[in-house]
Amino acid sequence: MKRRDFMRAAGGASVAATAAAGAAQPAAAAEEGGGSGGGNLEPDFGAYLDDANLYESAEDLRDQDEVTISVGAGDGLAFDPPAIWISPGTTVTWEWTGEGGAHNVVANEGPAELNSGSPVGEAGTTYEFEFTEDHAGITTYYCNPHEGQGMKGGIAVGDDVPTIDTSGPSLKDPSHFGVDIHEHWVGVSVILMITVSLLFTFFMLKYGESPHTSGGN
Ligand SMILES: [Cu+2]
Repeated sequence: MKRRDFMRAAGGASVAATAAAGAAQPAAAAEEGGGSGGGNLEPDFGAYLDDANLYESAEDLRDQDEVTISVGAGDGLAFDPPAIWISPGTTVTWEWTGEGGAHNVVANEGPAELNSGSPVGEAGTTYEFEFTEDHAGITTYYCNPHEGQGMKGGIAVGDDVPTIDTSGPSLKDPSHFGVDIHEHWVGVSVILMITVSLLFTFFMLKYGESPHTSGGN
């Protein structure tokens, strides 16, 4: 293969690879920035629930008077639903499944002083708490024997609670705060890469041949 042909091939491959990368990256960025679009506000339970079992997002149950939470759900070491959003006046009943050993409900932080007493294991055990205006805000709680294994939950009461917008890529990914800037730089760098690659190819094809090469034109 003559040197010029090689350069043409190499340059072509480089452009093709760059173009492919350019096509792929904005698509990924658009996906990242997508979602419901209108904004999806959820109570901000803070970092305490980050490792709570079964927790992905809070269930909005603000139109219900009575809510039941399973104690010993999933693999037996979870509250289900682990995070709920209710209105003042709602009675929450924790109901033991009998799975996962002895559990209890103990407040971690917040206005509602939850305490079901000593851990128990029997299926059908219940613990009731009526959330009133006095408990407006966010209360997090745990199961004493299994807190370290992620048996935690959270209750948001009322409309006036701190919220986070979860319409971004992930509830637990702090990078979504900077997604606009990120997308911007992805676009700029892709255009730059394509431009540099094209210029490189052009100059290689035009001037890349050594003056000492005898076989050229
Ligand atoms: Cu437990």
